[in-house]
Amino acid sequence: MKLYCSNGSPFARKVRIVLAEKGLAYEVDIQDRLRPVEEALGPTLAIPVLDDGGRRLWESDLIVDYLLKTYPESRPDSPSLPPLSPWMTRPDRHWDDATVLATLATLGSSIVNIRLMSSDKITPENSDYLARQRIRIERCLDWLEERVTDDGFAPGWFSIMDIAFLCPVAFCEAREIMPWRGRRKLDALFDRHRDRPSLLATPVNARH
Ligand SMILES: N[C@@H](CCC(=O)N[C@@H](CS)C(=O)NCC(=O)O)C(=O)O
Repeated sequence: MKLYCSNGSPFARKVRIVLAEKGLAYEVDIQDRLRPVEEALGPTLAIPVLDDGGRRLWESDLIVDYLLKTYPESRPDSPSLPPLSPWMTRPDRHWDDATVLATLATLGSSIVNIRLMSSDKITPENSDYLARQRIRIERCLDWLEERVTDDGFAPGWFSIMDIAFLCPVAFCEAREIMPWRGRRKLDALFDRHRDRPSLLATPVNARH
């Protein structure tokens, strides 16, 4: 299995956390920059891309869904930690959880957009559209705070929803993109998992 990613990408980190939780071995092709278009690994031009024995997949949620279904075994680091959920969405709450995942994907895209556009000196201060992205981030966080519980998005589990929240906000904080804290349950969720082995094994590195 080979994972193509860029340093620090919150979408690639989501996949790497799931691989670490499952104890799956993989090669990694990691770059510090956006890959030039000529070196793109698929039509979306984006990473992460997973190659598993010739099957090539992109879009982090699709890759995670593939990993959960193809490699159902889990290797818990400690019985005292909540286990990785075996599903993307709880079977009895599918549409609720799918809406949370979609909102988290949008939150992550807006955070990454602000970061990527800053290399071209386009910021929320000089671009109405990026100012709108910042409002979108705030609105998504407010909406998520109403839905998350004191025990994460799926109580009793370390869920893909939890991971899809932790990765972009950790990136937002590490790259000083904008303040995101200030919501009690989301703040607590972030702090509760920060020392989980799969998170410590996949730190947000120095550059994008
Ligand atoms: N929805 C995609 C987003 C992936 C994404 O935006 N990746 C960024 C790096 S964090 C990228 O490769 N961007 C390249 C580009 O925009 O051309 C996913 O979940 O995998």
